[in-house]
Order: sequence, then C-alpha cells, then structure tokens
Amino acid sequence: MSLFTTKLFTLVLVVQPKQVLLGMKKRGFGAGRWNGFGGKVQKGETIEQAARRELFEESGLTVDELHKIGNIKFEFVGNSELMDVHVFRADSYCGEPTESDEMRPQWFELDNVPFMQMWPDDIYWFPIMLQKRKFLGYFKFQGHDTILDYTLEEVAEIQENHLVL
Ligand code: 6U4
Repeated sequence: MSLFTTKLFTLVLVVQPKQVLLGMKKRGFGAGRWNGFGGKVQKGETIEQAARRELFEESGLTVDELHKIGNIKFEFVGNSELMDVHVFRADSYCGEPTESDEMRPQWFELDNVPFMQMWPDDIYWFPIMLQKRKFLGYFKFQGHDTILDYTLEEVAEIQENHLVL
C-alpha cells in the first residue's frame, strides 16, 4: 500500500524550430519561475482536455496536435501528496501568446532557456523534450529549490498506466 496520494497536473511546452514559449508564473505554485503552461486536471475532463484548457487560459493559444512526451512525479518532503505531471509538447499553434492573470508568456531561444529561473528539475528533462524524445521522471524535493533524489529514463512510449510509485 502506498502512503502517497496523487494529484494530476498538466504541463505544455510549445516549441518552434528555434524557440520555446514559457510563461512567467505570476501567482500560485511556482510563482516567480518561468514554466510551461498547465495546471490541475478537473473532474470530468481527460488529461489532454485539461492540458488544452490550461494552455488556452494561461497563454491564449490553441493547438491542433499535442504530443504526450513525459510524465514526472514530484514528491515534496513532508507532503504525502505526489504531483503527477503529464507533459505535452506542441510544435504548432494558433493565436498570439497573450498575458493572463496567471502567466506572462515569452519566447526564448533554445540555446538561452532561463534554467536558473525555472524549476530545478527542468534542466534535466528539457534536453530530452527538445530532441522530441519521451521520458518518465521522479524528483524528490526539499522545499522548492533542492532536489534530494531523482530518477529519469527515456522511454519509447508514454503508457497510460505506467508504473506508479
Ligand atoms: P491554481 O488552481 O491556479 O491556484 P496553482 O497552485 O497555481 O493552481 P497550477 O494549477 O498552476 O498551480 O499547477 C502547477 C503547474 O506547475 C502545473 O502546470 C505543473 C507545473 N509544475 C509543478 N511542479 C513543477 C516542476 N517541478 N517543474 C516544472 N513544472 C512544474 O517544470
């Protein structure tokens, strides 16, 4: 029996040949950091529907195709709720990036991703994501800045029911 409960989240990276779109999180979890767009999966929606909804709410963009490219579980010491983050990549989009209450979008050159102002795990899996490969990860955080343990593996496909911790 696991002592953890899990909560589902989405995270979308919009990638162009030379740039990636990130949003400066203005409030809530991860405020002050550049991040992909996403949030909690709500009752009655699929994970992909949640990913599209959050992307639109936070950036003003819609996408045709969303590729399922990763799953990361985050444990925070002292917190029995794991964050189960489903990561998607979009290579084309419709609309113009628009600032929302929650996020200020900005394009970054792929060789100038602001990892020092992002969640510390991103520097590990961004290179895999940018190479259009897929991954499963687990990161154990102390507070929001320190990674105590992690695992990261590339996989051929993201299974719906991959191993749960
Ligand atoms: P609301 O409901 O808006 O108050 P909030 O507490 O701000 O929610 P939310 O819903 O924006 O959180 O979800 C957090 C977002 O941050 C999700 O897209 C997942 C993402 N995220 C969380 N931990 C992360 C991490 N370590 N690295 C990363 N993204 C992370 O790249």
